[in-house]
Amino acid sequence: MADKLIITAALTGNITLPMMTPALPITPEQIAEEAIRCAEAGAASIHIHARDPKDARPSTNVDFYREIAQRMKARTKAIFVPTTGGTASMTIAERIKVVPALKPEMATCNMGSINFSIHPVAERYKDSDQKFPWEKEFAASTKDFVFKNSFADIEYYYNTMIENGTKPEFELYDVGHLYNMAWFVRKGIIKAPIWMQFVTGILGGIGCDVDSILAMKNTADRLIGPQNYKFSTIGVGYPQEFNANVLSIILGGNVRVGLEDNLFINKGVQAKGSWELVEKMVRIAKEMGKEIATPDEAREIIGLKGLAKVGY
Ligand code: KMH
Ligand code: ZN
Repeated sequence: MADKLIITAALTGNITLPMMTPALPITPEQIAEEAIRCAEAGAASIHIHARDPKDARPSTNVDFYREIAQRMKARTKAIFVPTTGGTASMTIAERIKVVPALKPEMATCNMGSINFSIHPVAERYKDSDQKFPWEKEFAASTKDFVFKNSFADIEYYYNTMIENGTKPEFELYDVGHLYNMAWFVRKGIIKAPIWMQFVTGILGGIGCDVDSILAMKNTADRLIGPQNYKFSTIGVGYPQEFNANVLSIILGGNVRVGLEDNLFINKGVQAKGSWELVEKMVRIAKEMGKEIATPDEAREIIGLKGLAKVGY
């Protein structure tokens, strides 16, 4: 079972803007429906960013997250994994409040600070392309955005998660973040078994290319020890999403697809939804001889407390 492939679907993010694709789910109901469809297609884990239904802006409102989580729980066993990433305007405390409120099985824990930018997007779209008036301004503002995750922040996030029985899904955007993680492991704060994601291809982070992904894997093996962690890889953009995931499988890792990271199912053809990206990933993985993990198998592989112990 440990060899089975865990597929994560990342449905919305907050750097995918409504003007970029008509397929982006916005309301809690739409996000939950998309999650269920991705689970039916083969995703064991669903990474969630909520949005305010009134204007589609990224939101930390716990009520939106609760509604998504409850709708999912009623119809699927797929793992609900809320973000703690937030946006530039959100405080650290605001970003994590979903964890004590809902006590999810898993939530993201970002392992270091980086520039995190989509400002070139603002130049690619006309004002009239916008579905909501804030979109281009939001994209442009990320030119000055430092995604802050200091040692103090990471410790606070990690401890809050452990207190609530929530497993951190560590997000690492560059090799230096593995050194941050190794420091926490050496100090006995972060303990194995570790579940981490190599996030490649963000403007501000490590690139999505073979050398960079190998650098992440080799550094993780050297600093953390291959026996202490399991991983998944994210490649931002098309065809990077699928290329990164193929390499991840070859290296013994897992995969993530979805509109948070990539909008295209084929060159120049937008995906109809994250579920279509999951379906493609399943086809590729099966051709590579992989079996797909069910949500309960993923729970066992990652080491999660189970749906009976969540707070929603
Ligand atoms: N909000 C982005 C800056 C996460 O989900 O934890 C980073 C992000 C990571 O989306
Ligand atoms: Zn995210």
